[in-house]
Amino acid sequence: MPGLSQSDLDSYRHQGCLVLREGLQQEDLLLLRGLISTLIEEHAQKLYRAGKMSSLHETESFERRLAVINEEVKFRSRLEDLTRRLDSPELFNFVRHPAILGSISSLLGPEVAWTGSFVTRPKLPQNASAIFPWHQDSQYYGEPTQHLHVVSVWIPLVDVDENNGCLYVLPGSHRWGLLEGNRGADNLMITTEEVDKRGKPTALPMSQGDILFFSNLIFHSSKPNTTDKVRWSVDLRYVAPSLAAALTEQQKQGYDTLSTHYGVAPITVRSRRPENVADLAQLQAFASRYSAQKASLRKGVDLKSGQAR
Ligand SMILES: O=C(O)CCC(=O)C(=O)O
Repeated sequence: MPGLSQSDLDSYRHQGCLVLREGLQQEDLLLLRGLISTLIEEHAQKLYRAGKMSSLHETESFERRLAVINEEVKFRSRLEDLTRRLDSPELFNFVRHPAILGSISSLLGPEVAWTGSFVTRPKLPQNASAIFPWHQDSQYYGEPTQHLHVVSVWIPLVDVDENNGCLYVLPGSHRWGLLEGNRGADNLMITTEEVDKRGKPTALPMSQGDILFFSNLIFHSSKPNTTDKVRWSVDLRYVAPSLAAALTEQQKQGYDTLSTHYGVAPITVRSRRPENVADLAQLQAFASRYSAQKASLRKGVDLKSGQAR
């Protein structure tokens, strides 16, 4: 499993994020696009059967189909958690992808756990609600998680730039500590301070195959998609398992808070001790626990509000 080079590691530590160029192969992207296409197909079939759409729009490209569907029937959700929707071995194999786990091990150490979150983010064209204000992911996870290192892995399934909604970061802001944020419209986090004045907003254009790794404390945001195609991306979150190291009291609280946020304790996907690593069946059982817990945790909350992380 290849890890990060020393200069990539230094860059991540310094900036709080890293774009790994060409970390994934075409076949990986085809797999993810295929899984998402299944969900788009289900969505289209449902609307069509309900008489809400004139056509299934099945000849549209991957980048266009949801945008075209959305022109007929507004798609309220800006995300789908694949873990909650699919039970496919391919999905779980992707969670253990060597390029991802190799890099994550360089950042977190040899013991790695997956939180269960595997989100798709269709940023629809000209859609004001697809804008993410500046935030730190720990503002969502809960204050005690600032003492943990949780790594987000963000993977574009189309080339992304300033026009279609690439991510922006404030490099180095992971060293500012956790700042105050409150939920605003659509339940999205809004940071009290105007942090873009303190840091230097930096766009992260990426090509298909690139992987972005970022820390739970780096400020990041995304702007509207001004093209006519959907900006598709997926993201996953990893952390060291709680047994990996003797945790301080603060880290223990952070770990408990993260587990409460996700409804399950993260599951080990890489370890020096092979017997600790979840196999496919255990990952599938974990995913169904995760789904059930998420469903009950979010009962009464608008699941379509875009808050999953
Ligand atoms: O995909 C986006 O536009 C925003 C993603 C984000 O904020 C996150 O993954 O934490």
